[in-house]
Amino acid sequence: MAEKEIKVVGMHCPSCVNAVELSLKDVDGIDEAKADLNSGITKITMSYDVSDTDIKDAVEEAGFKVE
Ligand SMILES: [Cu+2]
Repeated sequence: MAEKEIKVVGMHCPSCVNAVELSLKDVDGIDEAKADLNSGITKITMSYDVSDTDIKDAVEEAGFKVE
């Protein structure tokens, strides 16, 4: 079990938060993702260490960026 914290930029409303969380949870190895709308801080819980590239790709796929 591993945890990672990233900062997502570009979220404006709860559905943005939802899109980021769903896209992250879709990645193999990611069990849980919790994004904070105001700070952009997103906590990711993984069953194994997922690469930063895979995490970044998932966030970008949802239409946002990792700072
Ligand atoms: Cu939104």
